[in-house]
Amino acid sequence: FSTKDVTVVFFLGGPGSGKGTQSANLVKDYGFVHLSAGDLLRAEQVREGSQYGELIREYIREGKIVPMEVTVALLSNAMADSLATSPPPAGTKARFLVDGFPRKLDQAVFFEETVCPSELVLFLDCPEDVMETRLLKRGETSGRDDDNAASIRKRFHTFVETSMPVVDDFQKKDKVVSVKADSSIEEVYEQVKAGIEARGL
Ligand code: UP5
Ligand code: MG
Repeated sequence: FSTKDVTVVFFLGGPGSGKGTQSANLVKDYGFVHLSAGDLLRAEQVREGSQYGELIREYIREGKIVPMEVTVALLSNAMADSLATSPPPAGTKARFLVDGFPRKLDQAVFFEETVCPSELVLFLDCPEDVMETRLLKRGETSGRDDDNAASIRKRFHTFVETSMPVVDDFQKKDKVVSVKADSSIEEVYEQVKAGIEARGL
C-alpha cells in the first residue's frame, strides 16, 4: 500500500495504562482501525504452523520485546489486509491506531522508514501502582500469561528502560499528546479527545 493513503497514530503507555480500553472509544468515535501489537503477537503465538509461537510465548512472559521483524511484519500485513477488505471511502485516508508499538527506538525508526511515518503519538501517563492494581485485577480473569506479579514487574522494567526513550524521542519532535491516565475511563477519554482534536485529527 502507499503511505499517502494512510494515517498512522502510535498509541503508547505503560502496561495497564489503558491503551486497549481507550482504543475501543477511538475506534467508535473517530473511525480508527485498531491494531494492537500485543494482540497480533498473541494471535501469532497460537496460530497453527507459526514458527514463532514458542519464541513469542517466552518473550511475553518475560516482559521482553519480541524481535521487531516479527512484529513489524504482523502490523504491516494487518494494515494491508484492512485496506484490502475494508478500504476507506474514496478520497479519504485509512486511520490506523497502532497500540503498544513501537516499544524500542530502533523499532520506531524501522517502522517509519519501511512501513509508514506516524502522524502523532498518543501517550497515556499512569503511575506504576495504579497500573499494577489494574493488571492484577485483570489477571483474575484475563488468562494472559503476563498478568502475574512476576511478569508485571518485568514489563514495568522494560517499559522504563526501553520504551520510555521512544516517547521521549517523539516528544523532542513535538509529536506527543500526553494524557494523565489515572482517573476514570470516561475522564481519561475526555482528555484523549481534547488532545487529538487540538492536533487536528
Ligand atoms: N482500565 C483501563 N483504564 C482504566 C481506568 N481509567 N480506570 C480503571 N480501570 C481501567 O487496561 C488494563 C486494565 O485496566 C483493564 O482491566 C481495564 O479495564 C482497566 P487495558 O486497556 O487493557 O490497558 P493496556 O494499556 O492495553 O494494557 P496491556 O496490558 O495490554 O499493556 P501492555 O503494553 O503490557 O501489553 P501489550 O499487549 O501491548 O504487550 C504485551 C507484551 O507483548 C509485551 O510485554 C511484549 O512482551 C510484547 N510486545 C512486543 O514484544 N512488541 C510489541 O511491539 C508489542 C508487544
Ligand atoms: Mg493492551
